[in-house]
Amino acid sequence: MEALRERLAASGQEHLLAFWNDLSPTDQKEFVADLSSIDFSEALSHFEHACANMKEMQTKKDDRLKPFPEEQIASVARSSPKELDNWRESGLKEIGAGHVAVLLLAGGQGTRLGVDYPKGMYDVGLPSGKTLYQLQAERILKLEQLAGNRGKVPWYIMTSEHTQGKTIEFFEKHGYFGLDPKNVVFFEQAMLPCMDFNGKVILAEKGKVARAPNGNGGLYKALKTHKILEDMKMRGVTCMHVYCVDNILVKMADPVFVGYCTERKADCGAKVVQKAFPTEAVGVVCICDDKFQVVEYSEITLETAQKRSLDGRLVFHAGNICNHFFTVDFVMSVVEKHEKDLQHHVAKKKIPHVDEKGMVVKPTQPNGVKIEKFVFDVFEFAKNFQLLEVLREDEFSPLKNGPGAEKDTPESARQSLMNLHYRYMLAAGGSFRDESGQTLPLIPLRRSNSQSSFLIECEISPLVSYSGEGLEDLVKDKYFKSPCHLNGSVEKENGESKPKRKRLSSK
Ligand code: UD2
Repeated sequence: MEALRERLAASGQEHLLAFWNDLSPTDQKEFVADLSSIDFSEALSHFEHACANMKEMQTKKDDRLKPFPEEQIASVARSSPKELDNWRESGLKEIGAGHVAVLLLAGGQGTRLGVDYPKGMYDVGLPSGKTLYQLQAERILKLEQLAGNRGKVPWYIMTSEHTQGKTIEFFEKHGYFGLDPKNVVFFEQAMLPCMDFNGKVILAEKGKVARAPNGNGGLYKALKTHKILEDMKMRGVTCMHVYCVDNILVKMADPVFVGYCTERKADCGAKVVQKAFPTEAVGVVCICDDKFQVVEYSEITLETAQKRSLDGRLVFHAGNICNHFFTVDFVMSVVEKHEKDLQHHVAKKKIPHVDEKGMVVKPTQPNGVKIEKFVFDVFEFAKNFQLLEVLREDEFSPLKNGPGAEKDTPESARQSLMNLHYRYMLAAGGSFRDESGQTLPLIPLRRSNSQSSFLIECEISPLVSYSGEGLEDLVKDKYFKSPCHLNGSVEKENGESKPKRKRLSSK
């Protein structure tokens, strides 16, 4: 106890023992274990780095920026069908050979969404009632089938103390959605103590330190701790698609992206979307101080954000959507050589804490900071970094906020998915008619009197189609009515799960 007290005093954290005498012997024992697991001098050094970084972020970076080199970007919209087919084919070959894994970042607390369970378990209200986790699992099953079922696509899921238990329980309850549990690997990221603005660690309870996950860049430390890269190598995996949980349109291990990155021999790649307008609050991938970086809108002046090239596009246009390609060797070098040097970012947060009387308080204003690393801060270490610009309406619609918020809500996520599926149906030669036999407009509309109902409701199970392929024989020259649901199921064949078309449910 004396040694602990001295250790706390040496780093200015003796306030943590303020309620020591109120704790039961068992709670005291647990608290000592909690405190002993924290390296306070490391935590303080993270705090100082993060504060220095925050100051730096407040100074505009305009003079230090260069746009991303055009020769290292390809665009899905500006590539020929032949080029896209080649990338798709070559991606499917890699997937079929078992070289590709998907890695989900699912350790975030999802506070903006306002639910007390992991975001992946959220049901945005699709006709099928599928959650984000289920959509993603089924996309993997379908992808394996498209790749000829020759190789499996292992799914690595990074969780945190907040999400691990509930996520695993959910997968078990749903029989892993048809996936083989041996190919779904959960691993937990580390947590860091939360501090007040003076670097004092916050007490969440009388005998418990407030902690938060160490950011999605905590991935690299967690990969090392849990020997995940070794597991990948053992399975023959050479590259991975890393993505965040909340994008309902995410294409798991998208063969076009995988093929593009492998054909260009990239060790690191990212999907981006065109920034919609100069003041859109997205980070852009560009060069800062001669290094690849994601620079936030707040770090540049309006004048720079508004700059356009001769073709009319924004100069800093490559909006990051948290969809990354990494080779296993690249990540191995990051983990071994650079993990410790990754930047610390600081976010001001409302952190529940105990007051001087020992009562738990939920603050209404930010009272402290969380320190985080970011997954994309490794871009600067890439030897061959390539971007693929994709279409926002096809690939990016994140669920960040609760129902009714201004953007990135369950309603917008649901609408994006159904609009995409409607376009798939039209592209495959189907069409929609209303009750009176009138053909419905090609551009789906919201009903003006309701935020939550859409003129056209159309959902295609990922078990039927991964990205619009294989629909012609089901829908060509046929008419449908909304709501329309192309359903699928997972069936066992020789002990293997196979996605199957089920039935067409359209009135
Ligand atoms: C992320 C990207 C941002 C943009 C945006 C698009 C980062 C740091 N920022 O911003 O550039 O692409 O997404 O939607 O990537 N997570 C963890 N552990 C943590 C914290 C987060 O696994 O400690 C996961 C989280 O579960 C989610 C993903 O990382 O899947 C993104 O986290 P976020 O929602 O906090 O990131 P956001 O929206 O600020």
